Amino acid sequence: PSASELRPTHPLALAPVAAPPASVDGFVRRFLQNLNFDQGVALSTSDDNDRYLALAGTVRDYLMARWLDDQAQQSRQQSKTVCYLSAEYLLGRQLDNNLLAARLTEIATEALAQCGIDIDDLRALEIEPGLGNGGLGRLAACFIDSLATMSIPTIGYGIRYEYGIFRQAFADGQQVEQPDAWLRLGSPWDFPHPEAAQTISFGGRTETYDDDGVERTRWVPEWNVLAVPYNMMVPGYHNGRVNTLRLWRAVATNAFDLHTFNSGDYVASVRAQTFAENISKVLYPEDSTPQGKELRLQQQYFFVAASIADFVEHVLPDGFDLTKLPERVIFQLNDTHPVIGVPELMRVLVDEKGMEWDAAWAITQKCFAYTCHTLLPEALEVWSVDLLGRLLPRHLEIIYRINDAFLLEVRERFGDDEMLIRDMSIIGEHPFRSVRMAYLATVAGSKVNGVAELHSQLLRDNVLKDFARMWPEKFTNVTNGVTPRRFLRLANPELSTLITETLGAGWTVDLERLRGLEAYADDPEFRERFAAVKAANKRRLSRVLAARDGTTIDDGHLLDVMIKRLHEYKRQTLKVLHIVSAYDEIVSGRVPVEKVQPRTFLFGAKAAPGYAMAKHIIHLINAVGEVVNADPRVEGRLKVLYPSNYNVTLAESIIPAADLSEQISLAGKEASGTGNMKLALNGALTIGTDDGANVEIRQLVGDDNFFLFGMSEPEVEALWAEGYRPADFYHEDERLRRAIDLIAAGAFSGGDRSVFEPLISNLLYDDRFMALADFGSYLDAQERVDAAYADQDAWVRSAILNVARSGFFSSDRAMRDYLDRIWHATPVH
Ligand code: C3B
Repeated sequence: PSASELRPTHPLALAPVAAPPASVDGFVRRFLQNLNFDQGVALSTSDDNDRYLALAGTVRDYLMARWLDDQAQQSRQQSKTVCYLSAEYLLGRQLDNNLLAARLTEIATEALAQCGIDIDDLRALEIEPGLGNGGLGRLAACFIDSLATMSIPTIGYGIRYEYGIFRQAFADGQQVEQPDAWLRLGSPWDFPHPEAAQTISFGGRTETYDDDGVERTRWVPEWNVLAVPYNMMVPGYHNGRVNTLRLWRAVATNAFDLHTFNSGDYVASVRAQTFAENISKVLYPEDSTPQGKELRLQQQYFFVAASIADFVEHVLPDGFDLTKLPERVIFQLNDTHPVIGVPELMRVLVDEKGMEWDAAWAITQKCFAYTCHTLLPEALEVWSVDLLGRLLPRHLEIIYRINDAFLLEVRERFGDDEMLIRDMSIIGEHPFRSVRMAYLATVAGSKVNGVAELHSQLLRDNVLKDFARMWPEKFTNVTNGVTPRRFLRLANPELSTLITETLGAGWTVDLERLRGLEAYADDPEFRERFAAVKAANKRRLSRVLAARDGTTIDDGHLLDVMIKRLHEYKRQTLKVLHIVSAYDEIVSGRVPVEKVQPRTFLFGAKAAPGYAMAKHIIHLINAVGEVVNADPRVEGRLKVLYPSNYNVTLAESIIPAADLSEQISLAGKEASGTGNMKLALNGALTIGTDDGANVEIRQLVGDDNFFLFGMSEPEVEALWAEGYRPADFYHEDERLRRAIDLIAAGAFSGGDRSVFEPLISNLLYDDRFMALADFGSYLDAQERVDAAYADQDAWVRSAILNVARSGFFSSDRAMRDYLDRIWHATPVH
């Protein structure tokens, strides 16, 4: 018989796979087996990395049966699947999350102890997969966690970057970037599937041909690359479910460039092929400021085309009636990065499946939905027509045709208003001919959502207002959320224990239950325990910082944290001006040092490598920190910490320890924020503007438990309209003037006035994000913070209420909103 006619007859080959027994013995046995057979070492000669890999493999083995089972079930049931298309997944470490999901933490700890291994030593080895920049990538990771926990059939699709977000180091206070070789020591959490590879094409031209009397178009590409899927497990929390995250890696095809090959240059021909592997080499480190680079468009098309082909060819059964596609899938576009998927699905349906344009368009419009994550005009992606046409000629034609039909619709609806046509066209003309990806997504998507109430409102009123007028029902809001498993249960075990002892265990999957804590906010014993947890978390963070940087947090300090990407709109500069002002007040003798509430200011932030102003700000923070931390006049009162390489792992130590959460963006600029949610959920009070999800946090936790300051979005608009002159604020506010003068005079640069000159003149003469206008209000709010912190009982009460009222910000709730408002998929148990 041929191999394909062979059928398994052995009973073991017919039985479903079984997980190892969920016991310490079972775990030990499998762990040693993996150490011996996978790592090829004996326990006695193994090093920590071998042990970590064997441990990860063991956890994986426990999840494997469920994973295979869920995949089989999904393919049997063919129920509607959420395909989350995202160029970024900022996953964070896997080991603890997967142990927790599979209820293996205690068993594994004990099993390793019996092998003479401290599991903490192995935990520390894991290099987190940093396949994202910041909020958007971390949001995707929270969403897939929630979807698995809610038993929603989901495939997360993305790119397996060989190098994730760069490692940040500081040299003389300035950021230097180092490559993030996260795969170097092995990748125990994913499985390559070369048998399911897709060939992805680029370049070339299009041609028309006669197909039985019908004229059709086809793409004749110039070069190909293989997309090899790597599957990662996405376990639900305590529900036995394991979904899949499928990340694509670019691999050279075997097809030689015949021209070079025939000319006898074998080596050149192989080199030309392997060049294509660059596509998945590195994550672009620009957070919300796309650079329009060709490689980035290659990345986007690469992963989206592979994902659509994967779904159509491998997930759907043979012979599936594609007119029913919208009943089987929703492709959620995580920002504009995957929007090239729209013309790709059209190309597949029309060119490859022979469907009529109108039928294909009707299907496509139902299969996509678009989430917008920004309001900054410079963050809305556009691709030059030149570039797009060169790389994806057929897609450009399709985009033109979509646009033609769309503009006809606009004319029918609003008349021949040429100005409006120009404004709404998917093709922009200035400063160069380009495709506006956000518009394409809006035209094609069944729904368009913003990520917080205010943001969605501003999308409707400003950024996409003409589209909202045309299709009001298309626009909706889903306020972001964060997973309580990683950001409370895992990151803050002591608070989790306190909550579970107080309310029972259900809160991890039903976060609104935290409301039950309100009743304890006035209970002295509960308050005391809550405060003790916060203090313990600060000491734990202090130990983490001591081990990595040799810095510490002193007891009794208010821990004031600002952790997020470095960006002018987020206004780290405003924070620095506050620190410099507080320092100046003491050293100039205007405020007696003993009256000052001791504070540690903690920053965590990476800057895009090419973003000069952001790098000046990093330098300034470090320079101020160096002076403040060394000045005996403020010792014990003010301290500035800026640990390098802020990432998910570090966030998990910082967030539970924080007292004050800095959310100080200029109103109307931060789409949502998610760090703000994580910090409130862990009992930090927010000092913030009425921006993004801060608005909803304040509404929920109450004005008494939130320090609001600064202009509202309409006030910002009004000040712009009136003509903003930052120097006026400098002249009018003495505290501001003194702080700026101190920096300008070189107090933090060894007397060198030139070092921060660009930053200072930017503030005084440009200040796009109006830091100076909000400075006075910010300092007043900080005084309210100090006063509030002095009454510890009241502060702890507010902190408890922040936790109790943050249940809304669970990503489980966000997923329910997406399911109800956009996806209409249901759980499959
Ligand atoms: C971010 C936004 O800046 C945040 O306000 C928002 O909370 C998150 O997305 C998640 O919605 N964002 C990002 O990280 N990268 C972009 N390119 C655009 C927005």
